Order: sequence, then structure tokens, then C-alpha cells
Amino acid sequence: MNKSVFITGATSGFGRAAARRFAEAGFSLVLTGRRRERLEALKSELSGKVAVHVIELDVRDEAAVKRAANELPDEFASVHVLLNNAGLALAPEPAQDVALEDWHTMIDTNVKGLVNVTHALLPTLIKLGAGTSIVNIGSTAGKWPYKGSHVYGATKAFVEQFSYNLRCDLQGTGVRVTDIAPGMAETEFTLVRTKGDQAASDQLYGNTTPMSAEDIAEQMFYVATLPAHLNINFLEIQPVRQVWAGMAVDRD
Ligand code: NDP
Ligand code: 8X3
Repeated sequence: MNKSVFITGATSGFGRAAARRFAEAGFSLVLTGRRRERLEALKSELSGKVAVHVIELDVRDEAAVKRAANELPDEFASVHVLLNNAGLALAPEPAQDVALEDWHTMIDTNVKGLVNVTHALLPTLIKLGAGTSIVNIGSTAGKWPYKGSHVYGATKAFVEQFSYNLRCDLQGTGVRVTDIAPGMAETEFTLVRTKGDQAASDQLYGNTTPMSAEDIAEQMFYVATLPAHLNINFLEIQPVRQVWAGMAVDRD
């Protein structure tokens, strides 16, 4: 049976680039996300190369996630790689100015959504055993604090610790777990974070050299296709031109 990769958030950015990268290597694709028309467009693009199954899926919907995992057609049931990529940041303003709803959306998507999908696919990964991988997309924001990161960074810190803890429990099963923590990469991420401010997005990524979605897809592919006895626990990656912010001082 062909190996498949189950990708959350395949409609844009890292997830879409990953679909293309894994297709190049002959993986069958399970592409999920909320925007059906984008899933269909990607299916049309890639189904000449590999088998593609699309599922319109909101990772926050626990029942729908379970159904998606349990009702995979035979051709796609051999999920060797789970790419837990769906996620978002909202509300770049200071914590004290943020709507509680935006915090909830980030927690529901980046934390609860990620555990929903992981829980639903764990039995399949464990059954297939050695060489299978869970690749979780964390962020530099999970490790390094900065203004306006509040709940977003905290959700990505969860992703890091959850990845390590999963590793512990999965010891002996052959299933690998990696947290990839990217820094600044140009995708629709900032457009989503600013609720559609294209100028803010262009400004953030302008006059410098951010990473591309393809850069991250290459890392996802790399960690998931290493020899079966190897596990990269944490992979932090930034553009050369990005470093940490300095300490901020409040002055009179
Ligand atoms: P994009 O906004 O381009 O893509 C985000 C993807 O997540 C979309 O496909 C979107 O699909 C999906 N998504 C969002 N919410 C849900 C949901 N409730 N259910 C299902 N899918 C959802 O951003 P990126 O590609 O940059 O982001 C991918 C991941 O990388 C995120 O987890 C992000 O936090 C992380 N990241 C991004 C960095 C960056 O600088 N770009 C750096 C570090 C980490 P749809 O809307 O169709 O549902
Ligand atoms: C996104 C990284 O630095 O844009 O996860 O917050 S950053």
C-alpha cells in the first residue's frame, strides 16, 4: 500500500508547499483545510502525479476530525506522516487590548485542533510503526517572548512540550515526533493575523529576506523521511537576516 501524508492546513503557506513536496516524492496526499475551493485546486494540480484525497475540515471540530481519520479510503489509509500544520495567530496588539474571542480561537485551533488530529491518527501511526512521523509546527514564538505574541506564543510553547511528551509515551512504537519551529516566513500568516491588512504583511516581509513556504516544506520532508531509527526532536529555523529582539526597557 502506498504511503500517505495527512496534512492539516493544506490550503495555503507551509501546508500547500508540503503537499507539493511530498507529491514530488510519490506520497499519496490527504489534504485538509476549511477552504474547499483551494483544496480542489490543489487536487487538480497534483492528481496527475499522485493520488489525492481532499477533506473540508476544521481541526476544531472533534467529531469531524474523528470521522476524517476513520473514514479514509483504503488507498489513503496508510498514513506514514501526519503534518500538524494548521494554525494561526490573531491580534498583534498588546494583551490588554485583545478580544478574548481571538485568544480562544488560537487555543482552539493551535492547541485543541492539533491534539484532536493527533489523537484521531495515533492508532494508525502506531499500527504502521517504524518510520512513521508526527511533524508538529511550532514556532520561534513558542520559545522567545515578544510584544503582541501573548496567547499565540503560548500555544506554540504547548506544541513544543506536547511533542516531547508524546515522544516519551511513543517510545517503543517506532513513531517519531518532531516540533519544527520556524521564524519569519512569508505566507498568508500576517494577512490572517492582521485580519486582512495586506500593507502590514508587505511591510513585514519587505526589504529583507524571509523564509518561503517551500523552505519549511523542505524541512518537513527532511525530518519525516530520515532513516527510521532517527528522530529530530526540535528543529528551529530562521532566515539569516532575523535574530532575537533585545530586552525592552520602560523609561520615564
Ligand atoms: P497560512 O495562513 O498561509 O496557512 C495556515 C493554514 O492553516 C491554512 O491552510 C488554513 O486553512 C489552516 N487553518 C487555519 N485554521 C484552521 C482550522 N480551524 N481548521 C483547519 N485548518 C485551519 O500560514 P502558514 O502557512 O504560515 O502557517 C502554517 C503554520 O505555521 C501555523 O501553525 C503557523 O502558526 C505556523 N508558523 C508560521 C510562521 C510564519 O512566519 N509564517 C512561523 C512559525 C510558525 P483554511 O483557512 O483553509 O482552513
Ligand atoms: C510566527 C513567527 O515571529 O512571526 O510563528 O511570530 S513570528
